[in-house]
Amino acid sequence: MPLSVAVLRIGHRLVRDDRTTTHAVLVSRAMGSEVIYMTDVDDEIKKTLDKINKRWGGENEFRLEIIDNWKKLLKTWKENGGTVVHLTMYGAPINQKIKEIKGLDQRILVVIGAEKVPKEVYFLADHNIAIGSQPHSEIAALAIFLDRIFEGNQFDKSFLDEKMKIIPSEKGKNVIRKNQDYPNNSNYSRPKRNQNKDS
Ligand SMILES: C[S@@+](CCC(N)C(=O)[O-])C[C@H]1O[C@@H](n2cnc3c(N)ncnc32)[C@H](O)[C@@H]1O
Repeated sequence: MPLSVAVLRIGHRLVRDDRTTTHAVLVSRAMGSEVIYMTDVDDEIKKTLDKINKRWGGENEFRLEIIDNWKKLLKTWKENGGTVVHLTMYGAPINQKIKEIKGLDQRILVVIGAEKVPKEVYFLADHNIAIGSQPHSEIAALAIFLDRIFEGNQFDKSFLDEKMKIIPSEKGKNVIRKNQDYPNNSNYSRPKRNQNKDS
């Protein structure tokens, strides 16, 4: 079975701005996961992702699902044979466990918390994994975990149906735009504007 990874982010800190939540979504999308499930999130985040997917591609390859019941998701995931990996600074070191995790089931649900997660998560998870035993950020933890799982290959993936595409360049920004005038999708033209926009 090909490796497939989903992310579940539990909670949303009202005192934080929505940027953190958006970053969890964008890191999941850019680093190879197929879906992020979130609780307590408003629809604005979905709109932001829609815009990104429309411009940079991936409308049918990455999605955000807002859910009410994370416990049900965890249980169903496991009943269907998937593996649940919870990222926490209290867990077992990633360096010791990554081989084992990669060798197990290829459907992985990665759980991260916006804040302290309920105790139950530790027991429901198949693995509690630490990305170092110091507190930092769920977004950093997620990025490192995905990179370890995909071994950097996630960066070779390109999304379908993008309007804009970055041509990697050591100097300056090189962005090309799919030209609707050409039926052949491999034809691009350079946009007149937007050269300075990041997203
Ligand atoms: C504000 S932190 C809470 C720190 C924490 N009490 C914990 O269990 O890792 C929010 C989330 O960041 C992630 N996180 C923070 N530091 C981590 C670490 N060293 N390893 C793995 N995940 C971490 C966890 O998913 C955690 O739920």
